[in-house]
Formats: sequence, C-alpha cells, structure tokens
Amino acid sequence: MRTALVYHEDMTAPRLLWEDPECEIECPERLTTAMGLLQQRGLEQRCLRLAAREASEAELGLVHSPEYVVLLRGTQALGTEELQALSGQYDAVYFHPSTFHSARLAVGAGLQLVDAVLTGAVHNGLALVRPPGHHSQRAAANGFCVFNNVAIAAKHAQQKHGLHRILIVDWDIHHGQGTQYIFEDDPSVLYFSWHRYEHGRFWPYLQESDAVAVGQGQGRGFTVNLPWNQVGMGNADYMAAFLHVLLPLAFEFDPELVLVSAGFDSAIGDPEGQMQATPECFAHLTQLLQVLASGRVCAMLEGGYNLESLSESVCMTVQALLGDPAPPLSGPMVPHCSALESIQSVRAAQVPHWTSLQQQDLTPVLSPSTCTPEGRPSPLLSGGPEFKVAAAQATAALSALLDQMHLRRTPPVRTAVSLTGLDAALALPSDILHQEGSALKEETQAWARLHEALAKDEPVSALGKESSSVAATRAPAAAATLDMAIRCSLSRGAQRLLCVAVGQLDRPPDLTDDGYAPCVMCPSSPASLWVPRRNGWVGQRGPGNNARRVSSTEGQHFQHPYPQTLPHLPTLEGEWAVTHTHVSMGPLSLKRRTLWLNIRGKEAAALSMFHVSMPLPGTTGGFLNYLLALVLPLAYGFQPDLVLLALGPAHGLRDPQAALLAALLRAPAGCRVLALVDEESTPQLAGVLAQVLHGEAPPCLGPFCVASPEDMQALMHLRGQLEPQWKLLQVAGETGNKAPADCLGPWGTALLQSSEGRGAHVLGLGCCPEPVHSRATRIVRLFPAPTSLPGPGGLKSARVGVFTPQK
Ligand code: X5A
Ligand code: ZN
Repeated sequence: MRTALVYHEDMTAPRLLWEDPECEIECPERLTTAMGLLQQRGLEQRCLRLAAREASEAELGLVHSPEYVVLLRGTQALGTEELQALSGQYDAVYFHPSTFHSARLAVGAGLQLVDAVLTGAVHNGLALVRPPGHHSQRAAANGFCVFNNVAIAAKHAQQKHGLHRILIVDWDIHHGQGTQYIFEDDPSVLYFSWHRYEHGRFWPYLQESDAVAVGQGQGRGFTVNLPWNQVGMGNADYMAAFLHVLLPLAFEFDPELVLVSAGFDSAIGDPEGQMQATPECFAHLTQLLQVLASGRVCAMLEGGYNLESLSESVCMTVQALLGDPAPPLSGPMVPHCSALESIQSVRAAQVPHWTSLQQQDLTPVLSPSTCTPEGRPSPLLSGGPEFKVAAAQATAALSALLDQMHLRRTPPVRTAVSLTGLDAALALPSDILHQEGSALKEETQAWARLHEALAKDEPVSALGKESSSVAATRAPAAAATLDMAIRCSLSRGAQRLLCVAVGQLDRPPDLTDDGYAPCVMCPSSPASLWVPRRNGWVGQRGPGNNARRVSSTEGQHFQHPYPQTLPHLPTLEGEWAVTHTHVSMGPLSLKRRTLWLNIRGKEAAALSMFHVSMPLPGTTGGFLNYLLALVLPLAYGFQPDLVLLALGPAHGLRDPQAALLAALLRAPAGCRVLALVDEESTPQLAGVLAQVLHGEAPPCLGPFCVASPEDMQALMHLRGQLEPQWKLLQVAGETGNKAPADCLGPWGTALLQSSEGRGAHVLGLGCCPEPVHSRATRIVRLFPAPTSLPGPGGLKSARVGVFTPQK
C-alpha cells in the first residue's frame, strides 16, 4: 500500500479536568472527528492502518532529558489538584493521568511511520496523534505539547536509518520553537516554520520566531522562519511561501526524508490561527512536498482546533498522500501585501546561506509592515468574550464554505497512465500527414494494425480510469499533433488550457494574444465522439447531433460547482456532441483560454500575459528556479483544467527534468495532464513520464548547480514583465499599499470561475484511421471517471489513449 495511517484510540483519553479557556480547545474530539471523516470518505480504508505503539524511554531520550521523562512518568499517579499545580509550571499545558501513556503513543506513532516509510513498506503516511509535539523542549512541556514527536522521529531516522538530511516542514500556525531549539545548531535538519507572529504580539511571543533567526553555528541557514504579521493569510499566501521560500531551499538541501509538523490551525475557521487557507490548500502543499525525497513524506498531526476545518484538511492531506488529484484552490491567487513583505524578509535573511536565493536582485526589506491591514478583522485575544463570538461567526462562515466545497469535490481518481510502447505511436490525421510530407500509407497501415489489436483488447476500457496520458508522436508531426490536441481539448470542454511546449514547437497562429482560441475542431469533417457507458463505449457520429446531450451515470460530478453564482455555462455532458463551425463561435468561446508557455532555448519574451517564451536553463539550479519562480506561479495563477505538456523536437530536457516538470504541473491541474512526447524519445522518457503522471515521485535531478547569470537575468526580465498580471510571481512587497481588489485586474473575474467545469476527467487522444477520402479526425475526450478505483499498483504498463472509432 502507498500510504500509512497511524493511530491509537488511547490517544483520545487525555482531557482537561479543570477550567482553562486557553487549553480547552485541545480536546479528544479532534482525533475522533478527523478519524470519523477519514472513514466516511473511504480514505482510511485505502491506507495501511498501523496501531501506534508506545515509544521506549530510550527513544524519548533522543530528545528529552532523563529527569523530564521521570517527571512525566510520575504524572500517571497524580490527583487532579497535583496535576493542575504541575501544569501551571508550564506555558499553556494541561496534564491528565493518561497523558504520559498518550504522549508515548504519539511519539511511537511517529517512529512507526518513519520506519514504515524508510523500510519501503509504504511511500508516505500520516500519524494522527495527541498530544501534539512541536512546542515541546528538552526538559519542558509547552503549548499543549509533551514530547516532541517530530523531533524524536527525525533523530530516530538519523540514528536507526543513517539519514543525513531531513527536512521538517512546520505548517502549524504556531512557531514550533521546541523543534527550532532542538535543531538550531544542526545542519543535517532543515527546519521550516511559518507562523502567526504579528511582530511578536502573538503567542509564544518570541523574538526568535522572526525571520532573522536562521540557526546557530554550523546550523546557520538551516532554520527558516516565515512570520505572518497579519491574520487572514490564505491560499495564495501559503502557495507563495512554498514556491518562493520553502521549495527553492528544499531542492537545494535535497532531503532524504520530509517530516511535516502538520498542524491545521493554519486553516480557515481556526480560532487560534484566524487564517483563511481552505482545506484543499493542504492537498496542494502535500503534493508539492511529494516531489522531494523520492516522495518520502511523513506527516504528524500538531494543532488544529476547528473540528470541521481540521477534519476536512486532514482528509485533503491524506487524499494527496494517496495520490488523488487536489481540488482547485479557491480564491484569487493574489498574495497579501503583508505576506509578500514577510516572504521578502525571510529571503533576505537566508540569502547568505542559499545559492538558490542569490543573484536575484533583492530590494531592501521594508521597515516593519508598511502595509495597512488589508481590510481584515483585527485579531482578538484568545479566550475573551469577543473571541468566542468571532469564533462562532467564523465557524458559521466555514460551514457555508464547506457546504459549497461539497459540490465541487473531485472524485478520488487514481492517475493511471497508459502506454503500449513504440507501436502505439499515434497515426496522424491523413490531411496533416500529407502536409508534412510523411509516408501516409505506412502510417495508415500501422494505425490500422494497432486499431485491430486494440479492438480486441479488453483493458482498453481501463482507459476510463485515467486522468492523464502520455502519447507518442512522430517528430515531424509534433507541432501538428499539439495543434490538434489544443483544439480538441478546448472544443471538448477544457476552459483553461495550459500548454507547456518544450523544444521546437510553434504556437498555433490562431491563438490570440489574450489566450482565446477557436474551439472548432475540424471544420466540416464527420467527427466521432465516444462516451463511456457502464460497460463499453457508445459512439456518436456527427453531423446533426450538435444539440444532443448524453447522460451518464457518473455525470453527477460535472454539475456546476457553483450553480447559484455562475451564469449558465454548458456542462461537460452538454458538450459531448460534435461541434461544428457554425455553433462553436458563440459566447462559449469567450470562456476558453490557452496559456502558452514555450521553453525552447531562444530568448525570454512575454508577448502577452498568455504567451510566454523562455530559454531552457543550462543548470539544475536554473531549471529549478524557472519551475518554482515562473512556471508554477503562472500555472497556479491560471488554474488550468488541463495541461498539455509537449516535448517536441530538440526539447533538450533530461528525463529527470521532464519528470519533475510533469510532476509539478500535476498539482495545479487536478492531475489532468496529457504529455505528448517525441516518438524518438520513447520508451525511456515516456516511461518516466507515465510514472510521475501516475503519482510516483520524480527521480533525482542530480547535483544542485547554480543558475547562470544569463538564465537569472532572463528570469528577472520575465518576472518584471508578467508580475503586474500574475501576482503569484511576486517575491517582495510593493512600495505602495494596494487593496487586494485593485490587484485583480480584468482576469480576476475569470479566476473566480476557476472551478467551473472541473471534476476528474479522463482524457485520451484518439484518431480515426479512415481512408483518405473521409478526412481523419483526432479527438481528445473528457469524460467522468468511474468512482471505483484501480487497486494499489494500478496499471503498471498500460496503453496510449488511442480510441477505435465505430465503423
Ligand atoms: C500545538 C499547538 C498551540 C498552543 C496555543 C497556546 N499549540 N495559546 O497548536
Ligand atoms: Zn498550533
């Protein structure tokens, strides 16, 4: 199995035995509610369930002093009054007679998870534990934490498994000062934490939580603090933090294991955090972390006090660990001004320690928050009466939001990728082939043979389980294939298509500068269309069926996510019918956009916000910079519902680079990626792409090598040109104050429609081997994925999405 879930019911035992408004939020229901939802969603059943064991005292000793462990052991026999008195010696802590047992289980759960991942039993996992750990120190309990679960797991991974580089990502909304102290002089552990800080006015009120705290001695640069100075940070802020701070450093660090201090008090509705990130954000964060450390990600629960938000976020995390697509991020992809200042300050503080941050002209850090609060509620003191009212309001707003989310939940689709090998090279439509001057007859014959083979092949129907594909194409016809794929995707229901073309592939001339594309597929040709029924395929043939709707039992997923707020747009089912010239140019086409990104070794140029060209960087560092600082911010800003990744002639990407590109592009596209590869490159390249599209971690890029000044200059140039429109490119606060609404621009409205027409789609690329007289047609089909999932392991080798038209 791919994902472990470690838990033990005994961890629900500790509870507060006296009045304490600060501590009452850390309650047993946190675990029962989260587990309940995991079960209800069918996620728990897909994980390898491990019952937590108690950590030994020797294991506790990896981090804690013997005296402290003895003291904690003694708490089991104390009465309520003694427990309360002892608790009072620490900041925000309560003890219960079951605390020691539960805390040992929490540590043990983390150790089992790390063992399961490092022995290869699973790829990744989550430990659902109480009490949390990241505030706990060598000889002190703190902030509901007794033993430092994650820190002990890291020491264990080093001592028992011989690891040399461990990344700890602390996305809890509080600073894990305990973890920071334990590793502050240790260069083998990179500790990243973002936290509500408010210039030191938020618990635990420490100066060492600020960005200037970077570690000590040998460990300088291995502590990375990103303080949030305002409440209300949301999806765009968290995404910017990952793209512009955490991931560049993490790639340079090259961890062998990623531990996540997974607190969900950083999610919307949490009374402690008062932030706005929605649950699906944690699916995206998890997906992005999975490109590191060969996918070895171990998440351990820390905080999270709004039960609904907590359990939804836990589900999103597990879903991502299982390899399911992430729902699109909601809200405009525009980071807050204050967030950009924080990002800028941590980058400035870390610049001396990380090559990947150097060479970028960092403007001086603005003095403490020059931005006015961006129309957000001022924070309230925890525990006070206003706090309770605000918390109740937040909960109500959250429920409404989660109700809406329910409508656009993507079914848990495993990405199964199909490839039949070289023989499966797609035959090209005869007209295009002819233009290319290729051997038409030979192509057609090859296609006919394949066609025959596939027709008999039962597993072809398994294509219905896919949401991504790799297709091989003949080099001379690469551009034509891509052109057809674009048209077909648009005409078959993609609203926003991100096209990443690497190598010598020209942008289709009829794409307009603002990204509009004609959504006509093949004028006047009798196209075929195939829709899935419960068993087998049903073909429809045009012309004359433009208006026909096809109902499908799985079609439910494609109902409008926000039927109440959006004007009527055709659902995907409504677009099954073959589109002809005369019906395709209506208002429909206004919704369709293509963002064209060409990586081809020429100079950097942004011809419009939807047409960007960049050189292929010459080093690993340059390549990573391009991906994190340009490609992903554009992709997340655009929120495509489909990515076409085309590796054309002379693409120049090494296999691991192509794999990383594909792996990272999955996240913003709900895993819907069609990779077109040059037939010359197969099978190695196609194979590696198939694996990452299937959800495997990409192979290592090789040693980190600093970006060349030319590449950096090109990147800065593009960023400068595109920043006004694509706000996720920003890495620094602006000088003036800007309300978020001003930042939106005309594209803002479109972004808000990002969920329209989404859902898990199955995508294939097909063509008709019709004789020359009836012109061949290539179709990209989008249809609902079945709710049943392929088992673990899924399709190992499969086939290209080539479909047989009905005769
Ligand atoms: C693990 C965690 C928070 C403590 C807050 C005290 N602790 N006010 O989220
Ligand atoms: Zn917390």
